[in-house]
Amino acid sequence: MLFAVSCTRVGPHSALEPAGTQAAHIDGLWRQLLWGCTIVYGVVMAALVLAVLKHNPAPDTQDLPEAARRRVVRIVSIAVGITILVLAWFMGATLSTERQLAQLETKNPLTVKITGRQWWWEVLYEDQTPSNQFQTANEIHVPVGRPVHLRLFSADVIHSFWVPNLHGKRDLIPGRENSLWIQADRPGVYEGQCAEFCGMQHAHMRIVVVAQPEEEFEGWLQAQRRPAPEPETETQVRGREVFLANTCVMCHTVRGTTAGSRAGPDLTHLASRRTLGAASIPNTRGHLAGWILDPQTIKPGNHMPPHTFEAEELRALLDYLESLK
Ligand code: HEC
Ligand SMILES: [Cu+2]
Repeated sequence: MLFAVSCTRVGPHSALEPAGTQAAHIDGLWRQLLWGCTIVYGVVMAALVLAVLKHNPAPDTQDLPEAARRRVVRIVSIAVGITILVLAWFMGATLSTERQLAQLETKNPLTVKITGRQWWWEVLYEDQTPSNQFQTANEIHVPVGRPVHLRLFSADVIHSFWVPNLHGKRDLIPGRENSLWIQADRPGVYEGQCAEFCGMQHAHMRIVVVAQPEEEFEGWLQAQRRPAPEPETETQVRGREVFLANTCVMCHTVRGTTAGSRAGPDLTHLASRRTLGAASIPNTRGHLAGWILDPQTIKPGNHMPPHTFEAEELRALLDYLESLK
């Protein structure tokens, strides 16, 4: 059962299908190294086969006639020369990739602060105007074609941010700020994964990156900035009562209500997200119910306790949470 619910595929997850400028540079370097090494391997193997076939129990080089000795020295020199050239090529390619990777910075980027936590990602969209800032979790949206500056922090242990389609890995280290620049060049939903073992639920610490055309992204941004929508139906109103009267408020925020704790993900626009529990399960009504009642079965050891509810309370709570678009 556990495994049936614990695998959620939301998008491609491969460094060999670059969807962004940075990933394309890394992919280019990888291909050069792959083909370079393949050719070198092929040549070495061919030389080996040739040597075996032409095996000739020759006497010690010292005893070779002068002409043959010169030939051996020439061949070895050429081989050393080629080796140096290949290594220089690899070093040049690596340095130039590093340079290209550092060139994304712009004066006025979109800045997103990401804090790694056991075992989810806290996300803060920064803005000059404090009232435009907002928090969300486990899913970041970025505009296609625009550089995004990720400021990386950790609240507990070392994590590592890795969305292979967009860039390489970067660690999130307690007490320190790291930064990563990404740019998505085509729209899509890209999956990422914590890439530094960070405890029991490390494997269930995924992140989703949604790259959208600029206009769509602006729409998303505006919607996320707003406080939670007011409940519209009677059961939604009841659901909010259940939520606010329960332990949920000790750990979660729903902007526009009295719930303002930060121990767990911000739930203000929960229903707009694709997944739950750092992309462990899809965000559907059934999975949401399962998560609230028994998060420990889905993600053993995570920091949300199980809950019990009357059927009526649970239905109302789900209606309310599903209205948080
Ligand atoms: C002791 C703190 C705590 C309490 C109490 C708590 N939660 Fe959580 N909740 C968390 C943490 C921590 C996570 C993230 C777990 C993870 O993914 O590792 C979480 C995750 C969630 C998520 C998934 C959010 C997402 O985007 O992935 C939902 C939904 C949720 N909680 C709802 C509730 C509701 C409803 C209640 C009350 C019935 C509640 N929580 C009570 C700490 C808590
Ligand atoms: Cu982690």
